[in-house]
Amino acid sequence: AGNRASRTPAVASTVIGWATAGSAGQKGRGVRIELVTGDITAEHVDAVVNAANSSLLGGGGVDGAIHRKGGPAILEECRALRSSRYGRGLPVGQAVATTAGRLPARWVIHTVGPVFSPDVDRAPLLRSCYTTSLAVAADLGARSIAFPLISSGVYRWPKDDAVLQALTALHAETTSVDVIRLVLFDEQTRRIAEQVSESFKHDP
Ligand code: AR6
Repeated sequence: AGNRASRTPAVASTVIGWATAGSAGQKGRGVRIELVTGDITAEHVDAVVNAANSSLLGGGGVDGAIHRKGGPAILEECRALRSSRYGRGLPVGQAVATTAGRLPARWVIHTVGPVFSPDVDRAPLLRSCYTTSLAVAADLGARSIAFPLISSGVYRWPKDDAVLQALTALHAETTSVDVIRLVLFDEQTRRIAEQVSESFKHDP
């Protein structure tokens, strides 16, 4: 219902920059990366990324919010994926798409972030969540995608480093997606993200 094309009103976005350099063989057209504040379930984008767990059967945080607002169609497809492709669960760092149900998006892309560990460097797995989700989105033909700050809640990843890993991963990619939003849930996280993103800003 309502105007599906409209932007989430309370959200002011910061454009960080354009991720792709447009070297030989590429289109020479960049990806716009934006920081926004708010609830990711309100994002009007083609693909919304879910910070899921390997079970794909739901949980708290972003996962709980997406299933609550998106309705049972999402869980139904997740169950089907468990009995077909992912009998042992979706591995950490990978991503898979389902319907977005009643969300104002076309797809939910479920990815499983690593639990933070002070002893083991799991940052490559965290970056993989962003790159594989983006690849899944591009394969679907999505032009816009919204990411939550994966692993920074229940999985305890420090927020500043979670932002650093997200932006590092996204800036390294070449993709057919036009707009990437990193959705920060609260003002404090937004401030952290604004600080970390300073080092990524450059002239387009
Ligand atoms: N919109 C945007 N961001 C949100 C929202 C929302 N509606 N809700 C929370 N956040 P988390 P994880 C922020 O815990 O750390 C679940 O139980 C939150 O403040 O959702 O990857 C899954 O089933 C935090 O900054 O995901 C897994 O078991 C960020 O989103 C486990 O949690 C991620 O927090 C995954 O933990």
